[in-house]
Amino acid sequence: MKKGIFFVALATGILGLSTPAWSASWLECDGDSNKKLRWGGNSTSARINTNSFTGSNLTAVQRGIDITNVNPSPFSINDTTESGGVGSGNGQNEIYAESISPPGVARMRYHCYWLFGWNYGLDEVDIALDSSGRSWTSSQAKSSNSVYTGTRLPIEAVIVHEAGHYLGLMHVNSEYNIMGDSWRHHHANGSTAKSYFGEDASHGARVLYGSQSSAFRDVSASHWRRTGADGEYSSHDRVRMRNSANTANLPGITIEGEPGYRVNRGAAVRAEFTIENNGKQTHNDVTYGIYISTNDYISSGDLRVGGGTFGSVHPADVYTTTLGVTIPSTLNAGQNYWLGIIVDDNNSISEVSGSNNRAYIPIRVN
Ligand SMILES: [Ca+2]
Ligand SMILES: [Ca+2]
Ligand SMILES: [Ca+2]
Ligand SMILES: [Ca+2]
Ligand SMILES: [Zn+2]
Repeated sequence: MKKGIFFVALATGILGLSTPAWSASWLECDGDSNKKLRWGGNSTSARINTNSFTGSNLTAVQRGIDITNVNPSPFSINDTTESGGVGSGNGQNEIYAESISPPGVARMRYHCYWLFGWNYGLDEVDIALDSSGRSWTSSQAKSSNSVYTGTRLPIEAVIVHEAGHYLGLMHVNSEYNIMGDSWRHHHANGSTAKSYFGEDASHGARVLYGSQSSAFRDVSASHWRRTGADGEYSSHDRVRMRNSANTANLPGITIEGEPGYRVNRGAAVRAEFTIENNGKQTHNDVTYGIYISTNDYISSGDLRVGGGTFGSVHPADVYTTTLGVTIPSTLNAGQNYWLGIIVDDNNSISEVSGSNNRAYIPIRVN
């Protein structure tokens, strides 16, 4: 096979799929780790089709690309708009809508052949979103998003996933990551849930394109975690409140449409959160605080009830863990609260984004 097209999910030809210890995945020509399929340079353009996306939908597609571009590699996608024709094999990288069976697909065209030496690389990637009446939302509001209290699929989430393919990344099922269940891969605080590229795809981008020379530091917290594998995709669900021995979940209860837990005043419990390092270097002695909030927006103004230090947060390894905390006996019985985490709560890391350091679990106090 000299040239090929990879409809993501189909393995073919002389390509190999890497399965390294730190998860992130890509295609390799001739099964050789020195021949990774990537773009030749550190930037390519993508044409967002304005016959497919206008207004807030266009903005959501652009936002998805912008989110992907915030990663520690030097690679970036330059998005433009056009109203012309679209198709796979027309030499243009395009983002458009058409009737397809999955919500989204990336069509990756590549070359991989030997002619007095190996030639390999990505040639064209198109991203298509299904136009056959699926309920999309351009919003980041939890009240729109079907994995929170809404009924719709966020355009932003599928674009961030497909843009990972655009870089050359493939599906990963062994870690919490955007190249798995991208519908459940958010930074949520207050009324919004934002999709993000995350540790594993950021690491994959660094494997393919190297690390950018400028400082790129970003730790973050999420209330999603990996629960298993569904084919090529990781399965994700919400983090949990556990008993003090970490042997069982606390009793569950739905709070304002989201999964919460019943906790007793004065009880020692363990709160689960996913901590990520989306940057290019290990961070040591990263502080965190545990907070109690009277609403779903976690801020440093909330009641700080515990905290500690993560000895080391690795930039290639997602860290989902439980943290011990005692529920204050001063809280009101029968009231809903939100137990939150703020990572780097002493603000010692100079970060690309500090707003993604917070996550919450709803609780009902007995
Ligand atoms: Ca075109
Ligand atoms: Ca095309
Ligand atoms: Ca990883
Ligand atoms: Ca951060
Ligand atoms: Zn995919």
